[in-house]
Amino acid sequence: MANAIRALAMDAVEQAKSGHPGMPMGMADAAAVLFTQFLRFDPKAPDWPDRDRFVLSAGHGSMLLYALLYLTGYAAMTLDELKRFRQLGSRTAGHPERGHAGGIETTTGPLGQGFGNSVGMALAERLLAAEFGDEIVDHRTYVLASDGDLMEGVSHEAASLAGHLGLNKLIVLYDDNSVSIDGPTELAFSDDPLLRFRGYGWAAERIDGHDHTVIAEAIRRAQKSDRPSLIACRTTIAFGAPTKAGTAAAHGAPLGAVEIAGARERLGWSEPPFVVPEDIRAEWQETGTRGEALRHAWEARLNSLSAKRRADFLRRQRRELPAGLDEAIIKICGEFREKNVKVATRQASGTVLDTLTRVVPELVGGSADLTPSNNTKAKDQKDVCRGDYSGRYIRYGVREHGMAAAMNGIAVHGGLIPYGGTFLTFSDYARPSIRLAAFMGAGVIYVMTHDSIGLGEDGPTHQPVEHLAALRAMPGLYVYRPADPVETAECWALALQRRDGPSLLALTRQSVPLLRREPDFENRSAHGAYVLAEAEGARQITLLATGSELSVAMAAREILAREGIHAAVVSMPCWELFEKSPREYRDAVLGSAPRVAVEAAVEFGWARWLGPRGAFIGMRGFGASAPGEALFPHFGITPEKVAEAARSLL
Ligand SMILES: Cc1ncc(C[n+]2csc(CCOP(=O)(O)OP(=O)(O)O)c2C)c(N)n1
Repeated sequence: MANAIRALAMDAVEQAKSGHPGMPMGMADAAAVLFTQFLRFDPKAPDWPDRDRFVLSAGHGSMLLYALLYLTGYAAMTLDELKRFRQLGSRTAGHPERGHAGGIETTTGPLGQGFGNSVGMALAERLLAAEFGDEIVDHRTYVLASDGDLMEGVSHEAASLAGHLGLNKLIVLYDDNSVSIDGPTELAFSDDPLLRFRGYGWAAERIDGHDHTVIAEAIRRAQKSDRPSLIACRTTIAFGAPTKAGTAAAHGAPLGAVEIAGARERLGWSEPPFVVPEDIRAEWQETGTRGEALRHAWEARLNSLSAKRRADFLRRQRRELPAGLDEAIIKICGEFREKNVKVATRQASGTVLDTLTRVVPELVGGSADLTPSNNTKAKDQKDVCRGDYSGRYIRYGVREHGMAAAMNGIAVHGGLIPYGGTFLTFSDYARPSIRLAAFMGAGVIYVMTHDSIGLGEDGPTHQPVEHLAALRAMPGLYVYRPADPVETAECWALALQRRDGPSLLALTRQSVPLLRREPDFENRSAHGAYVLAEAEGARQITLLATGSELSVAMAAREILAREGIHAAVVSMPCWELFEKSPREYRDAVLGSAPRVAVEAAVEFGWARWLGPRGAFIGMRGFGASAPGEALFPHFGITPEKVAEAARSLL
């Protein structure tokens, strides 16, 4: 059965003239043991919520996963798809892409990410089990990771977090083959992963990764462990290939006809390309049917829940929000207006969360050790601890990348909505995972505070300047920069409503005035941009602003009004949503008058909104260490400068 994986991997890579045969051939034994004896899955219901998760973190070995899905009978993974490996429009992309076929739990390829996701999945399992009971939620997360996965920094953060939280249902099969692209791993890697993982609080052992009995015994031990487990499987890359086995030459290139013929002979595999003998095929298919009875038993248990709990569980699986969100947002905005609050948007966000976490029970918060700064912990939230997973707040520690990767795992696991905080400038530390959330459409929410020079004294190391531009450049990520408490609440509602992609809230450290005072509530941020204050008279100038600079634009409008110049102010909390608004709406908002944009960040990207006759007031380089109030005038981000730029355009 393992040889079926090897043959399909060799054949598909050969046919595509590209791909990675080595890892699937090396880990075929471990994968076969896992899928035939342990993994609980049902190809007929790939989304069965209580299935075990299998994460191919070493995504370059995608043919291993595709072969397994084909052999076990996932309808979407046909033989034809294997034959179209890596071709345009096929489900068999170069690296596994979530959504291409059932059984692909997460998008992998950038090494370390799948590993990080798996920690989030294993954590999500514990959180949901604490809420709905072991009868309904009781599954394991299995990972196949390579040397590259373990070398990547994110695996260190993720493994450390998993050990700390005692995620004992997480089992990693490590392809300990001592080969990477450059050659033997000893060129660059002399860690002792066993010692390292034990240091994190994991169980770790090394086994012969080609001995099926030994592999099964190790997995059985791991299943009983009170801590996460690393099973280092000593394997030979491209096991079976006569001259390339054990060498880097087998990592990422077709083996070639001669080598493949030799491998077939050694493995005792006489079938032509893409043919699996009937008896072996039948055994694999049998493996794929085992889970159906387990699923039915689970469905019966689900049906024995009270109607309310069952409905809640299923609603969350469908990624639908509970009733009451809109009313809650309207109420919060009403209170902000009544009190005329002048607070930082991070603080407004904290107030919003105090309510939202009650209305939306699937919200799971956290921060990378900046909880008091990010205002991410709601009043009612309790910490998640090792052994007690009933809390809904995760202390991610100073692990931004690990946090973002875990949040992807929580989001794709289903049943929970993760949000997590850090400073906006450290979005760089999380960026590879943010990119994958955007790419695979994971509904993660980032709460990134201290969003400009306005943070002040911590200085230029902490003051983001290019981050908004860099994040807005990422396809699929919605970047929100609310200007006041009301916009903050609106942006939170929009981020929650977006269940098929990530949202990032960029929030201020410093206080901002309440600018949205109209008595009737409409979520105006939903348009992405809107006219906050129309010109009094025919519009001569349009001032565009986001976040804390919206009040700068409003003050500039006053200055200009005193001089008889009619300026409108447009708030632009979310460029991505504005782009999606109808053209007529956008044209009406932007108007035909010259435009001045003000944002305490670099200009990059603003050209699209400024039009041919526009000016930009913002940052031209890094910030400086000083109180925030001193920095805005120092860098020329003032109402006077905005008014001056406007005058120069008339
Ligand atoms: C973040 C990241 N960096 C680099 C790569 C390119 N890459 C793909 S596989 C690999 C390393 C291969 O070694 P190993 O992980 O041991 O896999 P094996 O050769 O055993 O299949 C590298 C550097 C990548 N996929 N992701």
